[in-house]
Amino acid sequence: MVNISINGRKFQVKPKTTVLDAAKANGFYIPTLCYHPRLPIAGNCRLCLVDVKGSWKPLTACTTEVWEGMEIETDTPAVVETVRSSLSMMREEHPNDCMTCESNGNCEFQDLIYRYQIDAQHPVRTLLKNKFKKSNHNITEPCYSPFDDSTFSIARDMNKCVKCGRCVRACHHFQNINILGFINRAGYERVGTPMDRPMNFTKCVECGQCSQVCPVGAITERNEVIEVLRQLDSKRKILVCSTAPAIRVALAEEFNADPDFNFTGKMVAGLRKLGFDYIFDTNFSADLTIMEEGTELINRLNNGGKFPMFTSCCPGWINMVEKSYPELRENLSTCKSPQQMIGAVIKSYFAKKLGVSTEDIIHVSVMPCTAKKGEAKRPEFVQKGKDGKNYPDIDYVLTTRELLTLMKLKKVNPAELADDKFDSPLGISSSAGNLFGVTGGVMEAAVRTAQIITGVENPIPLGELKAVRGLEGIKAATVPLKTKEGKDINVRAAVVSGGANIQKFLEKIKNKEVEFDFVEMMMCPGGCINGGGQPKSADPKIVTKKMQRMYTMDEQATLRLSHENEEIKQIYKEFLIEPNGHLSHELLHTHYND
Ligand code: HC1
Ligand code: SF4
Repeated sequence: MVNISINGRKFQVKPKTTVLDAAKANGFYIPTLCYHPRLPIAGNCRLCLVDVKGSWKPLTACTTEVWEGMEIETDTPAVVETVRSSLSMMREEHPNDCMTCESNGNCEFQDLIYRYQIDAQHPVRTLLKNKFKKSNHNITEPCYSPFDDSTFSIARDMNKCVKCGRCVRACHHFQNINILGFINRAGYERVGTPMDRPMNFTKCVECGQCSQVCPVGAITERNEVIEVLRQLDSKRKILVCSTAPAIRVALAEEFNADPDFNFTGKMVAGLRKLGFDYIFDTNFSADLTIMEEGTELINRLNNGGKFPMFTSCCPGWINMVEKSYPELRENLSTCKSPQQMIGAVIKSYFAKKLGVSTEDIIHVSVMPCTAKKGEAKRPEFVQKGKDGKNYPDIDYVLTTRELLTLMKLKKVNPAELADDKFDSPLGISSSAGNLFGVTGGVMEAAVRTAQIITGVENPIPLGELKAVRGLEGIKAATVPLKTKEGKDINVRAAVVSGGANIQKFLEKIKNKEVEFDFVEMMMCPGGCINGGGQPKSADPKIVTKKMQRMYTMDEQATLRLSHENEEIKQIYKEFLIEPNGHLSHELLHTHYND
């Protein structure tokens, strides 16, 4: 252990600990902006300064490791004044539109300005704002765009950027897609895209990992809170909501529920209080996906088809295939994602049950993912209304962050409400469907059902497919199945999450170093629990905690197999007839674009 002192108090810390970690662990405040616990250290904002005895200048706490006898001071007048002067300069360049900013009240820069009481020295700087208005909404030409809403998923307002570079590091470190980088020089330096193009002209997959780590409101999801609020307030249509697997565990973390507490009932109660008429579970359509995708896999194994077959529920991964690996399009499962499956059945099967038409329903999907917004806007995901016009299966997609904003605006605290239940008939789900939210979960759910459908004599016991669990980026397992002739086959399965890992994995497949039959792909490291639309968190263990909640929910559940879901049986009996049947193909399957 190393002996140090901070502001006169003595501590022992492990060798190689940074001054920042040592200070935080012992309750001292050091300001940071470019630092993020899940990203490599950059040390470029110069706010985390500390005075150290013997050093002629303040040192950055995030890059400096402790040494024996180190005497650290966090709040000397020199340190405070230097921080204040850095913040003043940053404030001078920052637009003064906090009140309408998506990150208002959840902005690290705003907190710093308040904490250090930095008043504006000059009237709000409007130079950049006036020069580049929010006018490039329908961009058809690549152009210089400090404000960029060229995708349906992400909004970028670079006027608000504080140049911390976290988004640059997230796009590189997690995804290795490298859309964002510092461009220009000196006073004109800013974060931009290759050739400074709007994001839809780049290979951006719309995963939102950049927005997840942005400390301000410079990169956010394309906000749909206000439109949903208007629908909820006016109540002119039938308001339906569906919620992804990863939402309930994110809310449990946000509202500090016990690790083994199932927050689903509180989440449903909160949504009901917001004013939704019907609340359904995307986990139901995850079960439906297992029926469709499992059948598709077995059909390919029996009748031939492209291998490996890739899962298709992650829209970031679909974007990556369409933009960067078009040769793999036929390897993708033709199944729509659970979001789009429930969208299609709500506006057909459920609308029919209610005796209403597609356009009478407004369906809001709550997702941990920004790319889901773009997925919902794909022109093929529509159905005809009684007036012959096309209406989207999903009208709005809110991220978990946006749901929290909506709850704050409508003063709804789900933790205080009595548990409620999803509506029927699209509300029952198995815990296998819930596992979709975590890397390896789709595989685990698929194996549970496929082994039983094909009649494997010794199916892998529930919860025993350990090889596909955990935060490892690339995982593999061998799964025994049977062909329709009763022949035993070993399906080579892999699970990959995170864009950087996906690229490594595809390189190996291309070089024939590895061969697989069925591969689960998720663009965000760890899966949807770590989606780009999840609440921002400074907890380095947040993904592990959410993952553990998912597995605890599975252990506690009584229904753990997709094909045993009574509402799944019911929808096939009453409506779809059979997996991969004619109506399933029409409503639940899709194609991919060049
Ligand atoms: Fe996901 Fe999925 S698991 S993609 O991560 O297949 O977003 O949670 O809803 O659609 O079910 C996301 C999560 C989600 C879909 C399902
Ligand atoms: Fe990179 Fe994802 Fe952000 Fe696009 S959305 S810039 S791919 S991190």
